[in-house]
Amino acid sequence: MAASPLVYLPDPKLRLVSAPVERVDPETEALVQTMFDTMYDSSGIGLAAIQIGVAKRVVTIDLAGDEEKPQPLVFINPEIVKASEELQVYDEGCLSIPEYFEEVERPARVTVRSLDREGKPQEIEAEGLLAVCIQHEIDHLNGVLFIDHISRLKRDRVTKKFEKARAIGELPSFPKRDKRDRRAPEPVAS
Ligand code: K1U
Ligand code: ZN
Repeated sequence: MAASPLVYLPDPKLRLVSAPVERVDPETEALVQTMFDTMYDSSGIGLAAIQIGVAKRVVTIDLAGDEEKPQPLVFINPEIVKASEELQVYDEGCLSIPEYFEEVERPARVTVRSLDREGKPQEIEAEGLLAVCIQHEIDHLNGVLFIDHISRLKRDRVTKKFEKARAIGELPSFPKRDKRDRRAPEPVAS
């Protein structure tokens, strides 16, 4: 199967609240497959369906490194049913806001209920990078972007940069970052 084009800031689709999946059927499986193809193609660790223009509550994640066996995870209609008071901070990125990174604080541990790719109920307890990623993706399902968690000044600055670039049919460029520079999520002192 093939990857789909990504939706970029400031596309208004990114602000839509995605609809629940009523039935996990072959059409859902095809969407999941396209999402994995797109995510792996873009070297992402997660993707929400709206990032390829489909307003359905479907998330794919794979945290395995380049040299590791793939560990694909699928969350359909995911819901956070428990979140820790303890916070962690991570330098987040987004495939819809390429090459821009900022630190975001989120609960360090979350319990997430969803359906798997076969439509069976599943519940996971996530911490570390998985907790960061699943919260980032569930935000996408609700039309929320990681830049909504940073200062207004920074958000306005990055949004303007993407608006200007879009007007000339380009994506903005930022100083290049090496993946190896990334640190693990760090606890936030309470
Ligand atoms: O939803 C997305 O835009 C995908 C996003 C997921 C994400 C990354 C980092 C923190 C929170 C959520 C990405 O995959 S962006 C690519 C990226 O930042 C990354 C890639 C490999 C390892 C670590 C981060
Ligand atoms: Zn994102």
